[in-house]
Amino acid sequence: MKEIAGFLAEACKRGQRIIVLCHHNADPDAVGSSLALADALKQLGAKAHAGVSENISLAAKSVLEAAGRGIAINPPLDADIVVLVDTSSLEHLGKLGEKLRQKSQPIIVIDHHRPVEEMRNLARFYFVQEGATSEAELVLPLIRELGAKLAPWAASLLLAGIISDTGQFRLAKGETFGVVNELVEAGADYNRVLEALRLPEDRSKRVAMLKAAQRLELHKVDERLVVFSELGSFEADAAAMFVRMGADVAVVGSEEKGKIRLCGRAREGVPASTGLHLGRLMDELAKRFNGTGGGHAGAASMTGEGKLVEAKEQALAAMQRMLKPKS
Ligand SMILES: [Mn+2]
Repeated sequence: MKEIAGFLAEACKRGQRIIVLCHHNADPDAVGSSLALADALKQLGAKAHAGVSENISLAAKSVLEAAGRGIAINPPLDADIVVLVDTSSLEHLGKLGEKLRQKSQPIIVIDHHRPVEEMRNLARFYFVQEGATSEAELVLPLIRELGAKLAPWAASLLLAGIISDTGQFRLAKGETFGVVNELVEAGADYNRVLEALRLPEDRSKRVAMLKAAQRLELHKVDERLVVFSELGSFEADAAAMFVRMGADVAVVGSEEKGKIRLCGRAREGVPASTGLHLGRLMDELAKRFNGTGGGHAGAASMTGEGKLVEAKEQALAAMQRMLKPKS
C-alpha cells in the first residue's frame, strides 16, 4: 500500500491524469471508493476522475443523490494511470475492460475480492485483501497515506460502502468499526447514509422473490441445506433471501439464449467451518462453461454459456466436495 501511495503521490505532483474506475452495476462501496479516492488524488494535484462501467445500482444512485455527487458512466480512458477499485477482473468492466486490455497505461488494482490471475499479471501494482469486508476499508488507509483530506461527503460515501458491503454490519469485522469511527470523525453522516440506503421495495422485486420461492429446490449435501432456484433478475437478492430463510447455501440461476448466470450466497460461518468457497466454485464453473466468475467465500457469481441444469449439477457436485466439514 505504501508503494502505491508513493507512486500515486509522485504522479499527482506531476499533475498526471488519473482515472479511478469501478465495476458495472456499481454498488455504494464501488462508487464511494472511486469518488473518495479520485477526490484525494485531485487534492494532491492530479487531474483525477472517477467513473463506472455501464451503470450504477439503485442503492448507489440513492447514496450519491444524498451526498450531492455524480459519477461518470463509461468515461473516456485518456489517462496516464488507471486505478481499479472494487473490481477483480476486466470482465466486470464490460466494454471499458476490453478497451483497457488494449491500452498500455499502468493499471493499479486495489480490491477485496478473490484474486484473478490475469489482473495480477496486468497490473503494475496489485493490492488485494480478500479479508477486507469492503473496498472502503482499503481506500481509507490509502487516502490517509497520501496525506489528503477526507471531505464529509466522501466520508459519508465510504461509510455507505461499508454499511452496504457488510450487510448492515452483519459481516463486519472488529477492524471495520475502527474505520467507521474514523469516517464519522471526518464528518460522515450515519443517519443520512442509513436513510439513503433504505430503498422502497419495488413491486417487480417482490414478484421476483415470490417466484424464486415458488421454484425453490431443496437438496441436502453433507447435512447442509442447499437451495437452488431459477430467476431472470434479482438473483443475488433471492439467494440472500434463501439464506435468511434458513439455507446454508443458496444458488439462484438463469438461462437465456444459451447464456447462463449463477449467483450464490452462503450462511455466515459455513465457509469457515467447511471447505466451501463460492468464489472458487463459481470460478471453476465459469471455466467449464466458457465464462467468467468469482467473488468471495460466501458470496459469488458467474456467467457462461450452456445449460442451467448442467451448471446446477456441477455446482452440486462441487459442493459435495467443498461442504465436507473441516477436520
Ligand atoms: Mn465491495
